[in-house]
Amino acid sequence: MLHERLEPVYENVVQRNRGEDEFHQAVREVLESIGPVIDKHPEYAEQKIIERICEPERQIVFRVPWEDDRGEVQINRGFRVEFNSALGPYKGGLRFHPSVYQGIVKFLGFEQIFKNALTGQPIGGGKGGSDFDPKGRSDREVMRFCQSFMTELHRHIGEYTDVPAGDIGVGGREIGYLFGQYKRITNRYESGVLTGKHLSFGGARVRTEATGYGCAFFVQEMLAARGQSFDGKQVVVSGSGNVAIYTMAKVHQLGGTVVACSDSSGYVVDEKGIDVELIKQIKEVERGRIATYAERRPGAKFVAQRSVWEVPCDVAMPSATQNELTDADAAALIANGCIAVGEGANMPTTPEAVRSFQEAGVAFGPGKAANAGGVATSALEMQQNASRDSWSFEFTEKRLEEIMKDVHARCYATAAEYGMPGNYVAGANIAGFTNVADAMLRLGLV
Ligand code: NDP
Ligand code: 2IT
Repeated sequence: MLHERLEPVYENVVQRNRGEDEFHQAVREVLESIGPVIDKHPEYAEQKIIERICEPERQIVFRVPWEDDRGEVQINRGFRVEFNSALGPYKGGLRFHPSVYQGIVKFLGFEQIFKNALTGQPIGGGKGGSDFDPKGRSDREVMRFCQSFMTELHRHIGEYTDVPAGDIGVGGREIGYLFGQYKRITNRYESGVLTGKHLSFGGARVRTEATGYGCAFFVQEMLAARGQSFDGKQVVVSGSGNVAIYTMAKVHQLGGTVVACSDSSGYVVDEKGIDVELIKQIKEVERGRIATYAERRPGAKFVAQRSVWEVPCDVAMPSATQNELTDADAAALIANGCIAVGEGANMPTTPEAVRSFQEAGVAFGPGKAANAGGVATSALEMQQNASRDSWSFEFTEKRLEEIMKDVHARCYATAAEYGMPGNYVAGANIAGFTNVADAMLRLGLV
């Protein structure tokens, strides 16, 4: 239910951004949480802070022409949505996936505002990407695409303006090609313009691992708040990309056992515990399919085209993509005794499924909070770049763990303060929103 003052705001967002379903979904979720905030702080409504937050400060859409290995011309569409810079330069990843369109980039950019605010670091919110499909493309094709993408993007970004990073389909390889082209065009060695860089040109230790590690730390905190731990828990992780891999690695270090993971073709079950090194070899080195895991690992089984959420577990960590965990999946997880869900991906759980988890008393950590470790460590990379410094793995991981504990504590305390104890969705949305809203009030009508 929406507060009566927020109903017209939401209707207006739907009217002004037609067909952008994921964006509507992300806005609705935040508006559903902040009703009590509007009652407490009428100045936010009077100054139209909510309307302003829902309207990106700037949106860039551009043509990305490039030539494939056969010499054929290809045209993709590039996006960068610079959503909110109240707290710092726009900050958020780039996604390369055929499903990318304005509605996806805007939902991601919108969520990024509140996530970034929750980290307590000086970063605004933005997101970008392209409908380019890296699957099956050669290394040279990916490089030419990245160079063409940056040939336009470079004029919109900068260390103090907008700082992109990775997301689906964009990892260390792509960030390298993007930074190479940025450096060439601008004639500036401006390390702080991108994060997720290789260590040899200004990257930060732990950034590669940060989202997955951070998500495991967040779930550990949720479990601790209920007097539990990962020890002896069976865990299911969806996806097998960057976030999934480092989630699995940290869950194992914390005493849990990941028994299944997936990609868009199906899932693998391995009761002995997923061999993360083998997943890394198949996914990061060979850029192969998850089915290969079952071929190489005795006792493991591949199940094609079914939902990984049918595998029984104590803890579910969706780490692939939006709306991948439906209400039917939630019902199966609850029936199988699942006690906690931590979203490594952005908005992977449908609104109906979120409600089901909350009604069943499952601890539910929304992506804005649970996956904030990635962007938080990006901010640490910016900090190291600004001071031309380079921190050790141990020191950086400790900082990440402290940040995730803080994010958890902030969500927990805010939910309790607003009379919704244990509701991390409300806690994350309210805490993130009030940070940004207060800064916007002080910055005047800009
Ligand atoms: P990767 O590209 O490394 O991996 C994505 C994984 O998700 C792959 O296993 C992929 O399978 C699967 N996947 C992607 N799209 C779909 C789809 N439409 N249907 C089914 N499976 C799909 O991306 P990341 O690990 O970086 O990102 C995963 C999620 O985490 C995203 O929601 C992202 O926004 C979020 N995130 C990422 C952060 C980061 O630092 N990278 C930070 C915070 C959140 P396949 O290979 O078959 O496509
Ligand atoms: O969704 C996310 O937070 C990211 N993809 C990471 C963004 C970043 O700037 O590190």
